[in-house]
Amino acid sequence: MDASADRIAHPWGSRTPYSSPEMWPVRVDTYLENDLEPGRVERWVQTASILHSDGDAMDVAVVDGRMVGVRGRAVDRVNRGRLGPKDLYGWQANASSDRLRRPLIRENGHLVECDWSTAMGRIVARSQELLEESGPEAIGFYTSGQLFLEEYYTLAVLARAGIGTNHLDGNTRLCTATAAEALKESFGCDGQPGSYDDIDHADVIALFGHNIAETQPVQWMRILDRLESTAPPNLVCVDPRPTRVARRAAVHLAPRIGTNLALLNALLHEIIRTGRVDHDYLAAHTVGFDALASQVANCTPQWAARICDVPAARIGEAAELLGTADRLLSTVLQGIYQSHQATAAAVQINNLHLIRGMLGRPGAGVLQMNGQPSAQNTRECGANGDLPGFRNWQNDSHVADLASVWNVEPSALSHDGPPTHAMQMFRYAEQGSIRMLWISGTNPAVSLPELSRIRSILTQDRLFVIAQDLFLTETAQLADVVLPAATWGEKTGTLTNADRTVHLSDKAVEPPGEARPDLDIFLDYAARMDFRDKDGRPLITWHDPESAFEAWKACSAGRPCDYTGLTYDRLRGVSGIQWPCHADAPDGTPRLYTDGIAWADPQVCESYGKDLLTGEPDDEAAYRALNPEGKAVIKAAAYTPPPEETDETYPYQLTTGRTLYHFHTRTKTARAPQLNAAAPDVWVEASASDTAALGLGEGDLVEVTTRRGALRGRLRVTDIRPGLLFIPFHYGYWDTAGGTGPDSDTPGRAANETTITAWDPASKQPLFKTATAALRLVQRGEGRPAPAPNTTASAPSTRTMPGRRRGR
Ligand SMILES: Nc1nc2c(c(=O)[nH]1)N[C@H]1C(S)=C(S)[C@@H](COP(=O)(O)OP(=O)(O)OC[C@H]3O[C@@H](n4cnc5c(=O)[nH]c(N)nc54)[C@H](O)[C@@H]3O)O[C@H]1N2
Ligand SMILES: Nc1nc2c(c(=O)[nH]1)N[C@H]1C(S)=C(S)[C@@H](COP(=O)(O)OP(=O)(O)OC[C@H]3O[C@@H](n4cnc5c(=O)[nH]c(N)nc54)[C@H](O)[C@@H]3O)O[C@H]1N2
Ligand SMILES: [Mo]
Repeated sequence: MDASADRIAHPWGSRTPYSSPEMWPVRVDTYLENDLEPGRVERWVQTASILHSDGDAMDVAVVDGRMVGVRGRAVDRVNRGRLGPKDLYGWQANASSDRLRRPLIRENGHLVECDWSTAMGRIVARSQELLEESGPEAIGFYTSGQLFLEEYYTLAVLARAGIGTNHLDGNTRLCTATAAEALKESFGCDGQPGSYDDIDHADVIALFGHNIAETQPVQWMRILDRLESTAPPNLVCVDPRPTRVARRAAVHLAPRIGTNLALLNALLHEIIRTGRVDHDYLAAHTVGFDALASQVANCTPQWAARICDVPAARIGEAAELLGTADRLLSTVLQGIYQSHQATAAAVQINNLHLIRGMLGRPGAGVLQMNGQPSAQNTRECGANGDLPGFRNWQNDSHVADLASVWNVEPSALSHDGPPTHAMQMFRYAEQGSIRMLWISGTNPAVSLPELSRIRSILTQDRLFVIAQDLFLTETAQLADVVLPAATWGEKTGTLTNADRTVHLSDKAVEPPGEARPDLDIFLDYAARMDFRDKDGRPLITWHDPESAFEAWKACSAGRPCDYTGLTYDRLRGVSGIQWPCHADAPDGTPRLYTDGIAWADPQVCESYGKDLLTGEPDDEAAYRALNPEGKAVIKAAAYTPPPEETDETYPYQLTTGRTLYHFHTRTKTARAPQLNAAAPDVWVEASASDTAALGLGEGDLVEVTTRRGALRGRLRVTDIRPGLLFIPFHYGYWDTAGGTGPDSDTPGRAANETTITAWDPASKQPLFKTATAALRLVQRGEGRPAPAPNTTASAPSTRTMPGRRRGR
């Protein structure tokens, strides 16, 4: 048991140092409410964390049919018993008194309770009307990265083959669309090359726009344990904020936001210039190196230093570490994916590994990270704007194969163009061609960019909105029908983490009131709509989580994400198996590409690739010409300046992101008292030099304004790079007087009031991390500090500025 009990004050707990090739030692973290004795627990029910993509395995403690705590699973290779603060405390939200217990429908402008049959009846009636009036393209589904595999798969079948619409996407578009796209561009197919076990063996770990200390705290514990050992790895950190990762890094690069590609091109330039290229690997496994070499030929550190505002010498030091590592592990997340030139930059990190031959062996790997617990499943199952099983929508034989799995005609599957991405679905709703939008497990009224626009779309009379959630969120309050969902701990299903590890999450307790698992809701809808296959039999033949999993296995067979070797029984026995898992790899697959590139063949690949700067998809002929033998594709891209540059009116850069203690729109973490108290309200981070110049100090109420909108929060003076502001995006309105949003006179507090409606051309992931803004004082803080944690990247500045206001 971990000795440090207060895991708010000590988020990463105590250290258990180890060195390669030792196994990471076990440390079992437990939290039981009211200091309950573990002996009093009646049942421990197997599951994995639902509040990030780490996949930390845990057991839920149950007494009298109630959840009373959690304990990490020592046997699991992902966390070896450890849990982060959100895992330890977040489950308490399940028992909140304000959980939705009955369906709601809108009557005369107000949401009123009703029974399931009335709510579902209304949805079915509207669906049928729209199918008759306008056809399937009038209906869109916007789902999550937080449901279970079985639920996404069922939704994908009913939307694509039942309704026949191309409008199905997940909030994974906001989250890991760039991870998927970067993998498709480089390797022809989605699928994480590396494994978390690579942390045990790497001698250099490079984190690109990834605040792992706060967002995958258990893997940070693993890195910390290696840093405390006798043979510590060197860390390279690329992040404009002083994260915990930055503070422990051998080299920290803090670029101007939006300039990642320039920095990466300079790193590649240096590695090529110094001859640290694995030419044997290149010849055997890649195409495209010459184009990369000429693209980066002039991208010297001095050139990048001017664009990124990072010392050229520092870029040289980073290149030296990356270029001389024997076992290089890189991780990539939102500082790349949600920033300018997202896919182009993420692809350069794949290129770094390809030119150095750093793939497919212990310690040498790329983790194009995920964020949400089951984002990987959203992608695999085709609920994210791809076809299930990583099938290629441009390849007729893939479409025919999928149609045969579902026993429908290929023509029944809409595949004339790329599947609609989330931002485009909201655009269609705005323009009136999508008339029904079914939102499950996501809260777009807080999490999408430019919220005033999103609110106006969701409140249109002509749009019929369904919200399926645990709570009456900002989004649910604007819906026409609200469906109460059961969640993690109250339903059974599987979820796959960022390193392809599949976990089973068993039901521990009953859901509140009449709340139902998302799977049951989708199955009920399919039955009421009476969807049929081409022989007139029911399209959907499964009836519970396990039968849905078996159906998915058949769809995954022979594809890269092959699950055929897994069963619920096996997942209950051991803990944590990585796909592909099939007859030839019965224990799963720790690393992809151990023996060359497997899925890039033109007949097999998920995608023929896109132009990284325009997003225009290539066709089969172009791909065959470029990559006839199915090798990895090295794709180069030129740096372009971000869409907004600072000027007199908007002199600051603005970025947004997370804090350790909260999850997204806080529907769960604000209902866990320890987590809520750790970060109770929004704040604005700015540097000591900028605030000194403005005469501002800690705790002052400030207003941040962009071309889209404004918000107010307390100022936190930190060691963030000068010229940059940071705002956590967790704070919406459900727990304020406003309810769904700010009133017209007073600015709100949600970061997305200020963000731009723009996205990466290739991945279509919104640009949450590149904007310009103005900052002004609203009211002095009177000595009250900002409501920001001191344990994290938001820790107060360690610098004292001469011009700083007195008395602080
Ligand atoms: N505590 C917590 N953990 C979470 C979540 C959560 O809400 N809370 N959510 C989960 C999910 S869904 C996700 S997607 C992940 C996200 O995990 P992360 O990507 O680690 O989190 P973010 O805070 O969004 O962004 C990471 C870093 O990007 C930096 N950054 C901003 N702009 C730029 C830029 O232009 N270039 C570079 N190089 N860096 C930049 C920020 O300073 C920030 O420290 O976290 C997962 N885990
Ligand atoms: N400015 C800015 N905006 C961002 C980001 C950023 O860094 N900056 N990050 C983006 C990213 S990476 C992400 S992932 C998104 C997250 O954005 P959202 O998905 O909107 O955020 P959540 O609060 O996780 O919303 C999930 C909803 O699902 C509900 N829910 C939980 N479990 C279940 C379940 O089992 N069934 C059902 N039906 N509902 C359930 C929750 O109560 C909650 O309302 O935000 C994006 N928006
Ligand atoms: Mo995410």
